[in-house]
Amino acid sequence: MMMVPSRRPLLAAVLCWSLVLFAAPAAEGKVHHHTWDIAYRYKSPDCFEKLAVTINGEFPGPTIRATQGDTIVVTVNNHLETENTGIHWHGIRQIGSPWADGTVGVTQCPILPGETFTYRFVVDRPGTYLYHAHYGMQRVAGLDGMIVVSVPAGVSEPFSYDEEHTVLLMDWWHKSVYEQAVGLASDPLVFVNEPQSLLINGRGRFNCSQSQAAGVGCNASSPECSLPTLFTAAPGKTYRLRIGSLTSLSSLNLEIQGHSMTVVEADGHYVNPVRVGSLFVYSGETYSVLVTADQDPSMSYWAASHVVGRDRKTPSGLAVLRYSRNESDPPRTLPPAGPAWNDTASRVRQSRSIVAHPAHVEPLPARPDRALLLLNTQNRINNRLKWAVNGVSLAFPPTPFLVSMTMKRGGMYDQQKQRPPPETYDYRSYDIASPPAANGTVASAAYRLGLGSVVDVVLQNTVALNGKSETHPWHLHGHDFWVLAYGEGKFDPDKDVAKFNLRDPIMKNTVALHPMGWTAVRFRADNPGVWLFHCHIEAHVYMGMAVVFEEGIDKVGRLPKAIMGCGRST
Ligand SMILES: *[C@@H]1O[C@H](CO)[C@@H](O)[C@H](O)[C@H]1NC(C)=O
Ligand SMILES: *[C@@H]1O[C@H](CO)[C@@H](O)[C@H](O)[C@H]1NC(C)=O
Ligand SMILES: *[C@@H]1O[C@H](CO)[C@@H](O)[C@H](O)[C@H]1NC(C)=O
Ligand SMILES: *[C@@H]1O[C@H](CO)[C@@H](O)[C@H](O)[C@H]1NC(C)=O
Ligand SMILES: *[C@@H]1O[C@H](CO)[C@@H](O)[C@H](O)[C@H]1NC(C)=O
Ligand SMILES: [Cu+2]
Repeated sequence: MMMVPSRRPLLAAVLCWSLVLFAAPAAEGKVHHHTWDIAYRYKSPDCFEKLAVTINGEFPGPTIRATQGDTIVVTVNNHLETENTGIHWHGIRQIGSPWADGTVGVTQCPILPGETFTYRFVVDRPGTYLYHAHYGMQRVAGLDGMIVVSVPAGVSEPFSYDEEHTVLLMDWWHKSVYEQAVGLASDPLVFVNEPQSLLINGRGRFNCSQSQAAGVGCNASSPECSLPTLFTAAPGKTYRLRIGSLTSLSSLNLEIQGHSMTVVEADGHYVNPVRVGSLFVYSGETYSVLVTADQDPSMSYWAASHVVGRDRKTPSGLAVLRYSRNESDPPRTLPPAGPAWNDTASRVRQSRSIVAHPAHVEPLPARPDRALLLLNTQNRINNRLKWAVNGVSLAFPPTPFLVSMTMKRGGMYDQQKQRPPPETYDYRSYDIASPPAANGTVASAAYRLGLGSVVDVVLQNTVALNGKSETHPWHLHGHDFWVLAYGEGKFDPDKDVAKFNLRDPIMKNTVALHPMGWTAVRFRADNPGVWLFHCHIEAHVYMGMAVVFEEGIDKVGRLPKAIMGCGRST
């Protein structure tokens, strides 16, 4: 494959107009080419008009559809005028293409305004995946969408359905991404606060009569903010809903009034079917659920998303499940109220109920080669509020880790602090219930893992400096992990390792760390590259809640020049 960076003359000179040839991973499937113009446009997804980052004018972006084994090629033209970008293909492991992960500062330099960058990768597994901006907090501004990878013709899945629909869940602020990011980096910190709206497939409804929205820019009669239809059902048919959450802050509960859901897929892996009245979905997760249109077809039904895990201040996100094609027919009932925001026990219970389908259990190594205990804390560091892991808050370096590590130029990442955070902390003396010591450090450091080694990670929650313990959905790039256990309180290796599910754990790429609890996962470090592992809350990762894993860097081979051109990588 040939990458032709179309850069401005200055940069082109820096890069010596180099045309880079490199081998793309072998693939037999179809190649899907997409060209995306990324630009700000005025949008009113919840009646309130503001700038949103769009793809070819669309918000959210188009769903990418492919079949297992196909190659996706996306040529990104950055028309954001004054803003860099980078797009992450969430859930795609990028085997053989670690430079296409889209994580600015980890796997590539930012795509500058006016530049073009081409992502090329293979979708090696069927399932429901996501894509989104991975530069600063840009995802807050709306650059996101879904990826649906089907099984090849003739391959069957362990369930059947008549039709499928995508359901992308988001939260939405009226403040710009700049106001949010600058606020978080300020002293005193200005928090992003709760979102104004929850969006379902990019649509929500803000109450324009509220004083803050009075005047121009909020128009309840705008067609963009009419009540959206989730889908129109034919009585008796079964629908697969491919649900993904790309909220920036909120954990959600999704309910379809009067209809139960059967969970059959999570993050691209088949689930031992579990029937739920409503589904808890954390940012970065995807699920497929089956819904049968078995209710009174003369009625229509609310689909509602509700904030959980934070004291709910945001109205529910609403859409309508219809049986008739009459779009002007709203449900005659009130929308469901949703579960109590602080009902953590129900959320933990549902997390634990998601295990692998009996015919699709991926056998796992019996024990790890290495175990990391990652303590999640909020710290004050250099007079700024930060999130840290074992006392270290991650700063994305100006030279991407993949570049500096491949070129073995330690000086390009944080040489002073390149030793990673400690593997563990003094768990016997640490009190997770009292605010942590008001210290810590900011560093661009990485854990270096043995290629092919088996790594356990126990994420340990604590209380933040405000005395509350939050939900943190952790997402691993480049791998799936087995979800071994969710525990309450403080992890005790002497007792809790025995609670790990080694029989039928589900594999996922995103997992919830519940308030005041711990979550244990296991993965094989078998994908040469440098991979981010981070909390999927935009504000939290922006404040440093992330670690970096390097494995098999010597096996990565020649990097495409197009990912370079920043920091000291030229
Ligand atoms: C919208 O806000 C106004 C003013 O606060 C209030 O009177 C009205 O009931 C709200 N409407 C809805 C549908 O919540
Ligand atoms: C609100 O939207 C409706 C429908 O598009 C339009 O007719 C009306 O002029 C708009 N009102 C304002 C104040 O922009
Ligand atoms: C659609 O629903 C509206 C409101 O319930 C009703 O007035 C109208 O007659 C319906 N139209 C059709 C074609 O059924
Ligand atoms: C949830 O919060 C309410 C107040 O908002 C409180 O009354 C209730 O006890 C809390 N429930 C739990 C399980 O913490
Ligand atoms: C944090 O402060 C405590 C008490 O002053 C000290 O013992 C510890 O070494 C400090 N930790 C870091 C990471 O600086
Ligand atoms: Cu978090």
